[in-house]
Amino acid sequence: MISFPAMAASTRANSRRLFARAKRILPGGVDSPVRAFSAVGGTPPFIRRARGARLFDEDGGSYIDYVMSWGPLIHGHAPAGLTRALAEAAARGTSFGAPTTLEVELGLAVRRLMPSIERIRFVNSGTEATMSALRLARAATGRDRLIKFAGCYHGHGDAFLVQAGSGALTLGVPTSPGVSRAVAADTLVAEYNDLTSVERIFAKHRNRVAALIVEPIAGNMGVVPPATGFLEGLRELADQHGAILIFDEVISGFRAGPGGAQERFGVRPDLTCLGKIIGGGLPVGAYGGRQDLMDQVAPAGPVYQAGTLSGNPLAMTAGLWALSQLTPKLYRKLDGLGARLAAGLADAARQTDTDLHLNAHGSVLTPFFSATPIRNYQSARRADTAAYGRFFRGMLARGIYLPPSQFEGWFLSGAHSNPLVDATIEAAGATLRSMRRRAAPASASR
Ligand code: KE4
Repeated sequence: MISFPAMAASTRANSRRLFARAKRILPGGVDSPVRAFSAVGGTPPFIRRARGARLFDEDGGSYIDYVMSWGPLIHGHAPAGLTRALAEAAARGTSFGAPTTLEVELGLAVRRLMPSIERIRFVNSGTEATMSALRLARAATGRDRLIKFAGCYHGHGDAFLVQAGSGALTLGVPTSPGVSRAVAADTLVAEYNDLTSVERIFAKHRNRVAALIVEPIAGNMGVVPPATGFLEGLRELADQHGAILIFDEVISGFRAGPGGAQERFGVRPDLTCLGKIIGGGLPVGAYGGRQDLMDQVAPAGPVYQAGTLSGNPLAMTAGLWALSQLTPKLYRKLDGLGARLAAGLADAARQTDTDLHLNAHGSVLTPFFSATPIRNYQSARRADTAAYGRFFRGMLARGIYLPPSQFEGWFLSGAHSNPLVDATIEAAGATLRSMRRRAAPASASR
C-alpha cells in the first residue's frame, strides 16, 4: 500500500489565509485565471518550493505534480544543472538590452531541431509569439482574416479571443469583454479535425485569409491529437489559397519530440510559435519560420515588434540548458511513463465502471469524463466537468496535483518515475471508488 502524503489531513489553513490576502492585491488572487481553481472548486495551495516531480505547499503538504508549470518543465522542477547555470548567468548580469551570443546560440539550437525555422525572434510569452506571427502573416499577404479552430487557445491576444459567430462561416465574435467587434470580425472559426469546415471558410472568404493558425496537437480543450491527414490537409489548403500556415507549438514544441509536432507528423508550417519548454521555466516565447517572411520583421523589414526583455540572458541560459538535455533516452522514458499512466487510469476507470475517455500523446494526456470519444471542441464540451471537479479534489487530498480544469493536459517530466506514476494510479483508483460510493446512495434511492 503506498502511503499518501500528509496532505490528506490538512485543511490548507495557511493557503486559505494567503489566498484571501492575495485577493486584496491581485484580481482573483492570481496572475493567471486557471490557477484560482474556479473550475474545480476549493482553495489553491500556495506553493513554497518544488523539486523534481513534487510541489511543497505552505501547509506542509506535498504533491506529485502533473501541471509542471503548464508544460515548460520537461526536466522537472529545479534540476541541479539548470539552477547552477542560472546562478552563474545571474552573476554576470540579469539583463543588458543589447545583443548577446546566448540568443544566437539558442536560435541556432532551435533551427537544428526544427529546420522550418530558418529565422527566429525571441519574445517573452506564447501570447507575444502568436500575436507577432499573425501581424507578420497579415503584412506578408496584405490580407486581414485569420482562421483558427474552436477549442484551440493561442494566448490572450485580441484576435484569438474569438468564437464562431452565428455560424462557422460568419465573422467571429469576442469571447471576452474588451475585444472589439471589429477585431473579432477578422477571425473565422473552424472545427478541429474537420477539413471541410476549413474549405467552406476559404471558399466564402476567398483571397481574404492571411493565415491559418492551429495547435498541431491540441492541448487547450484537453489533449486532442490530429486525425490522420488533418495537418497535411491544412498544408494543402493554405497553399491552395495563398494563406500562411502557422503551427502554434507552444505546448507541442520539444514535447511531442525534439522537433515538435511538425517533425512528428512531417508537415512543414510557414511560421511556428514556441513557448514553455524553450524557456526552461523562465519567460520565453518565440516565433520563426521561412526566411522570406521573417526578414520582413523590424529592423530587417517594416513589420514592427519589440521587447525590453526579449532574449534575456537568464531566460536564454535556461532555454539553452533545457534544449541541451533533450535526449532520445528522455523521450523513451517520457513515452513509457505516459503509456503507463494512461493504461493505469483506464484500468482504474474500468474497475469502477467510470465513463473515462483517455486522449494521450507521448507525455501529455487528458482523461475526459465522457463515455464517447473526444475528437474536437464540440465533443470535449460534453465531458462531465462536475465529475472532473470531484476527481480533482479527491486526488489533491491524496497528494496528486492535477490541472484544475478538465480542458487541460496532464504533463509528465524526466523527474517522474514508475513508482510516482503507480502511486498516482493507486490514488486515482481510491478516488474513483470513493466517487462511486458517494454516488451509490442517490442511484439506490431512485
Ligand atoms: P503564454 O502567453 O501563456 O506564455 O502562452 C499562450 C499559449 C499559446 N499557445 C498555446 C498552445 C498555449 O497552450 C498557450 C498557454 N497555455 C496555457 C495552458 N494551456 C497557459 C496556462 C495559463 O494561461 O495560465
